[in-house]
Amino acid sequence: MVGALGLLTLSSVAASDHATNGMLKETDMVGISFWIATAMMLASTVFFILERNNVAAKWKTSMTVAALVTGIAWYHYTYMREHWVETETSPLVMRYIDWLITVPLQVSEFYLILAAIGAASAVLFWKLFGASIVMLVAGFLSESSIDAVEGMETPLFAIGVLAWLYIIYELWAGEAKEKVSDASEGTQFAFKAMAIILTVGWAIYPIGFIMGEGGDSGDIEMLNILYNIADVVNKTAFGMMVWYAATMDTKAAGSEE
Ligand SMILES: *C/C=C(C)/C=C/C=C(C)/C=C/C1=C(C)CCCC1(C)C
Repeated sequence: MVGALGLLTLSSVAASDHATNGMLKETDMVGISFWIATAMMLASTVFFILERNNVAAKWKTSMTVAALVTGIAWYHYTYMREHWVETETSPLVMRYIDWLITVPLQVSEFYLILAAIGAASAVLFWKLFGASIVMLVAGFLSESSIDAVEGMETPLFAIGVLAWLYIIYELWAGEAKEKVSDASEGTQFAFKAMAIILTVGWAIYPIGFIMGEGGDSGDIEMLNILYNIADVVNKTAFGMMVWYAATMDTKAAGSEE
């Protein structure tokens, strides 16, 4: 009885955090994390587009892709933020649509960086692309709680994790690493930084997923805050790494002339 009363109080506190007029409340931490991520994505997009002018020609496409990733995310975040503020539920479908577009774009960054040193392999691209799609589709089915996959949530999550581990393996132990070892300092930096992001930065997602399991509202808040932090790390910081490497490489090439 006391427990139930406690729960009621808690849920009314949670409910009072919830916007009643479609406005983001200042006490809604999850909503604020959506807000900050939205701003970060837009600022990053502008930055990458402007900085594109300052890097050597072979890095320009990489900068464009970095801007596309944050630009697409910005567009989804404007919607996801509103979805959270209005309903206090996870914007699951929009989130996965965003990932399905931006993750393959990030995988193509690897291809572009390798292409810049003439070491790109289409096979590697398709391996990374395929594995990232398996990871996302399995994760979506596991998270979606649709009837067709009832009871399969854990195996589906495991498939997603395996696909991600395969990507990590390809990056650290596969053919790509060897090819990069005698490339310019900038290219090596970019490759390594991106491999670290796909290993450490991407780990935030399955951690958020595990914390969101169980589905009561506290967990959903944690899940969304972690996913939002992860998106900023993996889109903005990822693009910054590409930008930094491009700048480093452009300067080095300039001083050789
Ligand atoms: C910009 C968005 C990015 C980089 C999204 C990345 C998403 C992941 C790395 C998701 C990983 C997941 C697993 C490893 C297991 C299954 C659940 C997922 C989909 C959350």
